[in-house]
Amino acid sequence: MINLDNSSTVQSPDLVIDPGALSSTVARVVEATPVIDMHTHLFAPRFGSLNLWGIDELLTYHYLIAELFRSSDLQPAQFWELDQKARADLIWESLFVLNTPISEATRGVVAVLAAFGLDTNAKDLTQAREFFAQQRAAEHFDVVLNLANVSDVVMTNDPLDDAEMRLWREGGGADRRFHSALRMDAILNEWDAKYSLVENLGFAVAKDLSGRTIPELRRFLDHVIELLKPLYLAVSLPDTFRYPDESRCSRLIRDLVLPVCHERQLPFALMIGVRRQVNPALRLAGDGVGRAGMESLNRLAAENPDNKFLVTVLSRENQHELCVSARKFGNLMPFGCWWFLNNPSIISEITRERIELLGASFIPQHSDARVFEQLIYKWTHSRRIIARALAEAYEQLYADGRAVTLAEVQRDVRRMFSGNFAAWTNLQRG
Ligand code: RAT
Ligand code: ZN
Repeated sequence: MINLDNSSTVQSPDLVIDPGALSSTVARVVEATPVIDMHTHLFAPRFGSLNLWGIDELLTYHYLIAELFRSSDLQPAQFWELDQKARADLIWESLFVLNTPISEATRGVVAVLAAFGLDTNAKDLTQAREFFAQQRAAEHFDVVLNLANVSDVVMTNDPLDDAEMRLWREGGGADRRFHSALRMDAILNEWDAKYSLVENLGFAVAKDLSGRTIPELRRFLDHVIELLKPLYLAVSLPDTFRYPDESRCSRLIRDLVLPVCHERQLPFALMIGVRRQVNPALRLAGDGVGRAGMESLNRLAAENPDNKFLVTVLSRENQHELCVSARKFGNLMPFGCWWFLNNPSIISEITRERIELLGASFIPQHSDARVFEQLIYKWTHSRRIIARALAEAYEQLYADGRAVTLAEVQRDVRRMFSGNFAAWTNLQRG
């Protein structure tokens, strides 16, 4: 038996780990293992102004905007009249100076400032602004990826976003660390409002999906997939999502998305449970959550055994059902603790539940980062909790009569941090 805790010598991966050293050893392995961040809203450096980074972006993250109105008398309409610097100043003053930043999203900003050696107690943003103004984007992004130990970033790419698509067409200087995910929300959820954008691009589509709409949309998707080479197609869905039903969304999933995914061997990512715009005054910060019916997911998995589904659900109440569905259907891969679930207590609960029901056959987390430096805190926080959950599982295994080796721990963490996703998406590494 080996105690890895206090030893500085090179360890043999095949020796079993002393139970007293499990938690520190697992923590070290989890820290040292690079992760594929399989869902973000970040862009590769070459996307220029689409990239969000720096203190003003960090502070005006929509998670923090929602929190501002709990600690300030300001009304949303007044907030939106301010320019970005004034919004950031106000959020700093309200949530970090007049109040203690103990929520997850506020602690995240503190962790980022600390990572760069900046004053986390500052009364204003002068020092932080000076620091970020001195950074050059490309080098700064390298530093951030390094600090977060993120090997690959998966973007969220909207095929009907003009600015983005122009950059894709210009191509050039592709960055092997950044990958595309094709976001289908505009087509599946907003078809009535957006179909004319597809039409304007030269595809003969109709609002009511009549005529040649489906084959034309297929031609459109084929074209976009050739250009972006996405690792998967994705959609966010409301808690009221039902499949199949009479909706256009259902029909488009059945006749368009599933056949394309099947033919090209691309997974379809379903993000279920968002209740959009429960408070529109908050804009992007105004979405909520609802408990979804999981029968539709079971139906999709059962009827399409040759399609693969990456699945995350937003409601805490749906987590157990998702694990049970994944036990029934090998073509479902649960991923991440999404959005309102991305909090230590809930990540801990969900990760432990998933380990107990699924072993290492799931993807524990994605960052959902919108601002580059968020990768630092989101991954530091998640790693801490995932390591604890995993160490606890090995401790229980030990109590039942089996010790694990360092090689086994490394294998499990690699599988959860990159292997499951890479295998699911045929991602070529290195
Ligand atoms: O987590 C978020 O930032 C949300 O606003 C959403 O973007 C969500 O993650 C999504 O992808 O729909
Ligand atoms: Zn997202």
